[in-house]
Amino acid sequence: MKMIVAGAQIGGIQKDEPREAVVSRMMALMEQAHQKGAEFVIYPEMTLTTFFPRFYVEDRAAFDHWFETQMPNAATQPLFDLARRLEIGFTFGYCELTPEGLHYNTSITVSPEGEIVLKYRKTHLPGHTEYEAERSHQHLEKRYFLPGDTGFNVVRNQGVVMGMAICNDRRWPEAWRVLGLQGVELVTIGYNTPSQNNLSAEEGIERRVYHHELSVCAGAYQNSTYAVAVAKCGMEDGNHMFAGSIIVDPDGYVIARTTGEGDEVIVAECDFDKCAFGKQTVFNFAAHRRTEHYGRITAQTGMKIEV
Ligand code: CDT
Repeated sequence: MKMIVAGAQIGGIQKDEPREAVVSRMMALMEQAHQKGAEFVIYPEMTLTTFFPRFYVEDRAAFDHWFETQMPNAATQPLFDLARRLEIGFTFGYCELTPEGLHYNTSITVSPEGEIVLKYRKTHLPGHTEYEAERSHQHLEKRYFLPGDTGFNVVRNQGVVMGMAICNDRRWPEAWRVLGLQGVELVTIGYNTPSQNNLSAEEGIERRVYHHELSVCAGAYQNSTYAVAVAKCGMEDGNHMFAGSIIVDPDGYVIARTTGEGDEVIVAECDFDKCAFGKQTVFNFAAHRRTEHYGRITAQTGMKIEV
């Protein structure tokens, strides 16, 4: 089973950029992906807005305008319509405000028929809740979002077992393994990773990009799955986020990568039958996993030094 998939990297979205302008950019990328033969398109985390968790606001409700209360909605419907016309499936991230008033960092997978076939709410929220004066850059995801309540699920879409993770999730092997245990063949990941937001002056952009790529390649290899990680990147509101969008095969090799920091499409033909080899050999979970020794993974959150 072969399919061409596309990563649709998006350059910076400024604070005052309306959703409609972003959706137009997404549609232009979808057209390009279609011209390259793609049948499934992956967009970044929080595709529709600037990465607002870099800003502190005391009354968090003042930021509700960054959230979507419906999906699709008037702004995004043209994207859904285009995808249906081109018979393309897609996934993108947005900020979700539920009817119950709950805020999530969310991603959806949409079939070529325009149906939302899977929703995922980000599990691992990085950063902090309160303004931290000693930081040069704030990263307030914990202030604006709840940890996701969906867990990591998969769906068979267009004949492929697909699952989603969002940005920081890609650094956590637990997320990959939960998807791997469900036979995932394509993990899609959108991200917004600031080039600088850490207190450590030693951590430069090169090291950050390396850790990103290492995480995605390792996750793909160790679960014998394709993975596509797509950035929103470049300059946003005077802040830089790195690019580095990649398509990775089940051996952990990068088979396509972006070259710039703006709107850009990458494609690769994925032969999903190649996922079977690793799943039947070195990562044959049924044959080789030893769950009797993994209890700490779920019983314990933080590190405990007991010696
Ligand atoms: N959006 C997001 O999750 N970004 C984080 C930044 C972490 S800073 C250490 C990421 O993991 O890329």
